[in-house]
Amino acid sequence: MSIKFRKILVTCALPYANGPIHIGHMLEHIQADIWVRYQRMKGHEVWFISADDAHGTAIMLRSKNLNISEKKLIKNIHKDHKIDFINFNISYDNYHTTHSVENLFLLRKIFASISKKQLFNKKIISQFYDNVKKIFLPDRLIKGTCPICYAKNQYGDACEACSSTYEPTDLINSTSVISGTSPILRDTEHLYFNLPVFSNMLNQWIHSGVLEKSVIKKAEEWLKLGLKKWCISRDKPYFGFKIPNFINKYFYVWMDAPIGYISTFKNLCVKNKNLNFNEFWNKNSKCELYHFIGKDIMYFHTLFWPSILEAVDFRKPSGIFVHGHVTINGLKLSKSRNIFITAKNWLKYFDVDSLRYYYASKLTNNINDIEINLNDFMYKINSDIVNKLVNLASRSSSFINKYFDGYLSDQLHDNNLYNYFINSRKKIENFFESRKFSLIIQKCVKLLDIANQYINENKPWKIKQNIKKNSDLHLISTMGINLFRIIMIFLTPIIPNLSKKTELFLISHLRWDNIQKPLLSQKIKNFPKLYERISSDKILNISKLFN
Ligand code: NOT
Ligand code: ZN
Repeated sequence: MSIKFRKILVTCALPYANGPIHIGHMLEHIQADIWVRYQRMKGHEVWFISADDAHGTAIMLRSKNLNISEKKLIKNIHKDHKIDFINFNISYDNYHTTHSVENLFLLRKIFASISKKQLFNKKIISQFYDNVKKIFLPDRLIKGTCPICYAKNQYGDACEACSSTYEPTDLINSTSVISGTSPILRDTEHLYFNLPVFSNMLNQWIHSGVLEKSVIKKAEEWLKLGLKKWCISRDKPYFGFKIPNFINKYFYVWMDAPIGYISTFKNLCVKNKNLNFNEFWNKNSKCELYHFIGKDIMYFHTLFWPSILEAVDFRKPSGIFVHGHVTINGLKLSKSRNIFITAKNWLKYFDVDSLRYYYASKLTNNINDIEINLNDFMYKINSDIVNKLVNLASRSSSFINKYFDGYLSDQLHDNNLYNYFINSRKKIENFFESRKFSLIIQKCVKLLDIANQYINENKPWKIKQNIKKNSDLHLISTMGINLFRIIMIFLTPIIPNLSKKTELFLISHLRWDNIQKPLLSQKIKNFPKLYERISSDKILNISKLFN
């Protein structure tokens, strides 16, 4: 059977460079990283990238608050973000920034190409102006009631309750977030991208197999409502790239952010001379392109982004993978309400694999929210990883080390059982490919129960007196180690730290393609400390952080 060799580019949405990475962000980076690690294990060529989204009003205001320049702020934050992703084993090939020469270059090129096609037009509009702070109010600094679903306290650009996007002047009862006053209307000229001309293209594209059902439904609703021209300029003061020949106007951060996907790849091509930029981005590219995003930014990725790409004759995504939001103990994550755990704080209490495993146990290919219940988290990690997985290795290896000099037997005790385990492989592969990670965890826990049951039934501790080579004791313990090894191969993309420790322990690489061949006759190490049980004290202490 020949396996098709794939070339894949994977992105995560670009985190804003105005604050720390928290565990809500981390859901997406972990989800994508699991998928990427799996594809790499299968031998495909995968490039995994993201970047800081370094422009916009929020960053400008944050730097003013801190009394440092925007450049200094985004530089500091970039450093922190990179460290957080490395610490969580997110295996980026490049983590760049939108405040880069590559991004400016591509933005100008794309702008010129769209201008040439006459897809931009200028229009004078009335816009909200904060007469106290003397600044045109950007979308995020106006709050009011959503004109579509009437949810209160929504920003000026998009509604977090129903995901619709609109103009800030559409909001009902708007107020300025910086001064708390009602904004006044003032005339200003802006630049618009002609989104409606792409309606037919979008209608076809969203039905071409690139989106999951629930996402198609949303996009269909928006298309049915009718697309509007999209304003891509912002007045000064703003932190971003200037629009050529348009005095005091800047590109809206959402114009250059998605271009960050392309420019981050371009920057990777500079670092890696074997990579061919055009092969990935040409209109007829045979490479695959996937964007992992949260459901709050579906509009940008399913409507604006494909239209921009179409306008400039670049390829469009092969898939947009959308996830829901994270809640903790039933509460929506919110920085202002202090329901919020930074990635850095998480690591003061727990290890990385625990969050990766827990998220995997909840993730599937739909946009439902993901709930972190801290007691359930402790229970799941202790029960699955400590009591079932690590215990299987520990109880099997103790005999191997004590009586057989650390050497495995030269045959298996139960070939049928071994084959049963490796026959799960196809299912697990399908679950990885379709991002139904929760089903992988379910399957592995089932296999662990079977493996532990096998040890319980064979009671190796009762046959301790018979300790010669290939005795039942030897065979049963070796069997236990082999079943553990298969499950660890399946779980490697999810819990890479435990996987690395296992490789050292088994003195053997955990590889997808050598799963058929059992580990026999070779030496393994003394059982190391593979994993630490989570204590209820820690759960209590971390809960205090946001109560
Ligand atoms: N910084 C944005 C956010 O919501 C994501 C930008 C993703 C890039 O956190 N873009 N596109 N399309
Ligand atoms: Zn709404």
